[in-house]
Amino acid sequence: MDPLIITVAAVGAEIMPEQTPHLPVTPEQLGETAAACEAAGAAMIHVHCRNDDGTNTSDVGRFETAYAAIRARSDLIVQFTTGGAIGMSATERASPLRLRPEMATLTCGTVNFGDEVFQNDLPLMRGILAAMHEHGVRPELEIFDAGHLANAKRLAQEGLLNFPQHVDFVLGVPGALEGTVRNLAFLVDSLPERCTWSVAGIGRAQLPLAVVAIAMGGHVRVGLEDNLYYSKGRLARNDELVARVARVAGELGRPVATPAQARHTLGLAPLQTAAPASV
Ligand code: KMH
Ligand code: ZN
Repeated sequence: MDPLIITVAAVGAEIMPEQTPHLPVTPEQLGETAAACEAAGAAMIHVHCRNDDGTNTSDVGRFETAYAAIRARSDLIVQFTTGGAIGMSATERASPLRLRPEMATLTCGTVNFGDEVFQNDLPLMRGILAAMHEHGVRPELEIFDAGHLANAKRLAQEGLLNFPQHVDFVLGVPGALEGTVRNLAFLVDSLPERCTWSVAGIGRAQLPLAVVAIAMGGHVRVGLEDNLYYSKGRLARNDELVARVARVAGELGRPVATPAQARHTLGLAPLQTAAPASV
């Protein structure tokens, strides 16, 4: 098995600062979170940006500052959201791609999202993929429901995607596929050959699905975007959610990937380090 890639989805779009003192809202806080999560075993960070008051933003300048703050404090693979927040336009969602993050998410279908609808029709997906191609950004395919894999395969038939890809199963969103081991096994079984995959269990599904993914040879996403609690009634910090998965992996004999190892597994270019000063 490849070393375990732990992604931290540290912010998301739904949790508000009033709900937890541990949500990284500012670029500076994102940088601190990245450093703490890398030390705890993370290899990648999934990034949403907020204004100082906690509201969501797709502002390119804010993403640029956040990217710089993360890079200044860590070597984590930086993966931007293109899902954004419910209600953002496709243009808003795609605009930070011009900063050329190493990766970005591509949600592969429309889905109920609690009382709301997370809109991802095929024209929207094609538009976001086109922006990814334009800026050289690697997608991570977000699969919230079984039909989403069929959409991804259709985009491949249209020549817009090449498999194998890296896929993230987001399981347990109210209105989408539930976070069960059976659903995860079914989805993994439906993947095109040689795809890599991770699972992001929502809420209480986060830890059990992470444990199963470690054993199956998949990868794991944790973080406050998906789960506010460490245990019943006890609010979590991002780095301690990462550390718990790394500990479980150690118990199961699965090495945890450094960011460099994760780039290798995912076929990403090595991180460019600053050129030495000329003499
Ligand atoms: N905030 C959700 C509506 C992604 O980042 O790609 C969408 C989301 C998915 O978080
Ligand atoms: Zn997200």
